[in-house]
Amino acid sequence: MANLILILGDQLTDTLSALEDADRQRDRVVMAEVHDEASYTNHHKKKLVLLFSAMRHFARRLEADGWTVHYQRYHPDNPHQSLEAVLADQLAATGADMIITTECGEWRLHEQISQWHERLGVPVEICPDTRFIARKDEFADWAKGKKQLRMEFFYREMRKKTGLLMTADGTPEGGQWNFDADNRKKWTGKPPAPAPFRVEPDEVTREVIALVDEHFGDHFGTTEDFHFAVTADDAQAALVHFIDYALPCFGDYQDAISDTEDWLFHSILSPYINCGLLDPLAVCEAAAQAWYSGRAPINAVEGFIRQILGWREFVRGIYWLLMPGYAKENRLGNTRDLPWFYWTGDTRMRCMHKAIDATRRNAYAHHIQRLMVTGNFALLAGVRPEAICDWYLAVYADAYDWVELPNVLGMVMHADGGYLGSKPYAASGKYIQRMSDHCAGCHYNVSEATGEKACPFNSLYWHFIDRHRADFAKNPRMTMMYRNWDRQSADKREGLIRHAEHLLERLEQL
Ligand code: FAD
Ligand code: DLZ
Repeated sequence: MANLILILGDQLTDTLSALEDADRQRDRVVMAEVHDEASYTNHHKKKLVLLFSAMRHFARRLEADGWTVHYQRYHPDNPHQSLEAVLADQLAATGADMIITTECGEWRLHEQISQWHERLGVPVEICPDTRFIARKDEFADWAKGKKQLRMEFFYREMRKKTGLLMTADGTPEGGQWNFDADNRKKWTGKPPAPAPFRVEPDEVTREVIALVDEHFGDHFGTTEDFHFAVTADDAQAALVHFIDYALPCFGDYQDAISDTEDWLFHSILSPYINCGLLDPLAVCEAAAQAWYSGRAPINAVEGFIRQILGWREFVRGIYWLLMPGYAKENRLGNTRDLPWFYWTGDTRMRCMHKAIDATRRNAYAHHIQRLMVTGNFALLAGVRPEAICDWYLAVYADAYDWVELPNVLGMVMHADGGYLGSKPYAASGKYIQRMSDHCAGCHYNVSEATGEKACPFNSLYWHFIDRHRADFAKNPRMTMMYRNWDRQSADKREGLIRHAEHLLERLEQL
């Protein structure tokens, strides 16, 4: 009885559950670059290069390990442009009588796969994705009966489960679960940020770059200066580079934003973790080891581990708990379209221009740019969650629905009514001024709230606060904002609202 083992573009892990019980003499691995997956969103060109090249390298490695691999390279004229069509063709060609795959990461594809046994007429075995630390049912059990979910408490459970940064007597290393209060420094150029890890494109990657330039020219971004790792070995080298050069300062400057440095002290590992080239638990263990051996301080290591063990696992749990309804949530009733400058970077708001331009060049922006710049602006401007989610899904090399959607719809847009986050991350220009050096070179003046030169974030912030009084005034974490707003004179409030409305009418011109 021969099986087809389907491996998806974000399942490039040699210990993948679908391979576990497979027989390399009998079974055939199927991997395919298909139009349906490459085009369900306007994927950044660098994400396409990363995935196609990493898929090709992975297929080669499987073949070298003795597997038979059917690998379809992308071509617009291929007769089979969906995974289902490729599998149908392979079933006919091989007479295989079963498909085995590991559960996929997106609801969209999950729905299709659940119909394959009927549509293709063979059983489809879906193995659990063991590359996450929490199982889906484990998360659902933890979430049961809770009105709101808080990452911090889930994170502590994960610390206990894995023993990461835990002492032998079950208490957190360093005496605290969380060192976030130490992690809010502004970066003023010192210590210098390390150069990001880079791999020069090999022949396979160069071929893929040419393919993407030829056939995906209308997709967002550029293939220029592609330097991501595309193999597990190189992704491992990227991890070592991060631990040696960036991790020691990761905590201190975790929330910083720079006008000149795209990557600061971030790890740039999400593209690799999310497509399977790095194992999240192994990444956390390597970081913990750096603390035990005195190579990085606890605030950095704990802060980094929390992002993966806490946030990454938490958002994945929420996604599978609440889909498909979650994607339709819009509790703040937003109706505005996404301003076009999200695609061009063509805006005089320097922070927005810088974040979007880095995104266009790198298929990367760090967390605070995503949350407090492009995300914050969409929240303040009242952009439809679906529109801003589509943008985030398209523009980053690490973007997959399971991780993008809760981050954007829940964390940034508060469109789930606060299920994921206790308060919206709305902020005026003052926050961006405090955490970055953008404002000094901006067309707008961060100290002004009304007038043609006023920083748009300022009046839009107060407009947001004012228009959502019914949603937030009773939130204990927001009372201070309402008190500050109500303390201002009626004239001042009216002026701010009028100015914000003027801006909202001409967002495209900002
Ligand atoms: P680092 O800052 O070095 O953090 C280390 C690791 O922690 C990351 O590699 C990532 O695996 C994990 N991590 C950190 N924060 C989060 C988080 N909030 N959710 C999940 N994992 C996290 N992350 C994605 O992987 N894909 C996305 O599509 C994505 N979209 C986002 C959209 C918005 C609006 C926001 C606010 C955050 C989003 N994130 C997403 C989370 C986070 O911004 C990225 O994981 C991070 O910027 C990746 O860069 P890094 O590897 O240098 O991360
Ligand atoms: C993201 C992506 C892209 C761009 N292309 C492919 C592809 O051609 N073939 C494939 O198997 N997977 C691809 N992927 C990853 C899938 O879209 C991903 O597996 C699902 O979205 C589930 O997370």
